[in-house]
Amino acid sequence: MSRDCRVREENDKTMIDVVGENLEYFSIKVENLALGKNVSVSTIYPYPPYSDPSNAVDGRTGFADSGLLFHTDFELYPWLTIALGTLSIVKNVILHNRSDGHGRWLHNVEIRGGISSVWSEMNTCGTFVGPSQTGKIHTIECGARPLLNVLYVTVKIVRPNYITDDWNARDGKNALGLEEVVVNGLNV
Ligand SMILES: [Ca+2]
Repeated sequence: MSRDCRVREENDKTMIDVVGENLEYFSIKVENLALGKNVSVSTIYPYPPYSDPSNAVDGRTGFADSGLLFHTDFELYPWLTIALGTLSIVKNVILHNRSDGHGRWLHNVEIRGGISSVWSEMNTCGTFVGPSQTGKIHTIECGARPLLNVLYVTVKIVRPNYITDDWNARDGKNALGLEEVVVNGLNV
């Protein structure tokens, strides 16, 4: 399959134009491909309220309830991977930071997508450097051309923690705490 794809904004809608092998041309409105999909994570916060990885793709945002977040344990490079289930084109990824506090912990988040879920075999969409703040929403655009052939999207903190005034951040440990991950794109 050989397809050329470009992102276009039109009448407040984001479209991806696809040119197929037969030069047929069509445009499809992007949608959230992550909603309700399976999520794999590096670790889960091991104390109440335990966070279910599915909280990251359940569509709920803008709350201040730590039990409705997804939150990893404290580790150097925490990550979560969403299995889209269908080969997809990804335009951007939106990170909804937690609204209940500790928003500064979100920093240096790299987004990758690929046909494999192995980090070294995935292509980079982009990076949110930050640091963020509580309740902020960040859109990471994959560029003028979207990521092609994506089955898995991974959100990973790729640098040791810059925070030095919190015991949990000792030795550079991070934690990934998010209300939601939105993956905008289309199935192919
Ligand atoms: Ca959510």
